[in-house]
Amino acid sequence: METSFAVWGRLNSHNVKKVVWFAEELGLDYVRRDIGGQFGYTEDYLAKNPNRVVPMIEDDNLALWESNAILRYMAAEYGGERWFPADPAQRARADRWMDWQVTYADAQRLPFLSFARTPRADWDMAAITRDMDSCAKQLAVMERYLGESPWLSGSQFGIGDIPMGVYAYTWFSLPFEKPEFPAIAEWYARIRERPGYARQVMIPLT
Ligand SMILES: N[C@@H](CCC(=O)N[C@@H](CS)C(=O)NCC(=O)O)C(=O)O
Repeated sequence: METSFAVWGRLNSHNVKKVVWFAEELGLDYVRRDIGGQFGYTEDYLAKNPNRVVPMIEDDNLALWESNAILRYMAAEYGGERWFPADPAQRARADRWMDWQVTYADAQRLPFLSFARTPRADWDMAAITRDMDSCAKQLAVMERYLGESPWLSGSQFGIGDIPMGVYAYTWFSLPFEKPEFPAIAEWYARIRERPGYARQVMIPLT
């Protein structure tokens, strides 16, 4: 029987990577369909997601966009207590890092787009350095947190680690000067051991 869970979006998107990585963590039977970026969009897709961005999931009659909302839905629908704890405080501690990532992503955007999608001759090094500094200032907060907690989600890996897990791969791959963050590096090393992450996130940045 064909699976009813579809992830729409090109895999070189940070936000699509979150969803397919988590689908693998859950052991979900899913299909991914390329759309967005170099693949363009269809009228049918835009009718369901008029934002003209990826990802979107379809699960039975549900069409859902916004990657972090998708992660929460998947955790609640398929994850049980392990991935979607009943205790609101426990959930919220992880949840905040998902919202935190949205602000962080703005700072990492130009360094990423420069490295992955812009000819080197056109790099604006002053702007890249400014934004790398902004990333580092934000990551210093995460560094302090991970000095006291093994995971952003608390005592075990959870959906709170997924958004920044994806952005960490890019951060560590960028060839620009950056400070050392030992606790983040240690967390990142543990994340890299997760098979779904290695398969879906650790791919060439394009
Ligand atoms: N807040 C949205 C952002 C979605 C977004 O900006 N996606 C980018 C890729 S990471 C995109 O679709 N860009 C345009 C395109 O690929 O056509 C989410 O988290 O899902």
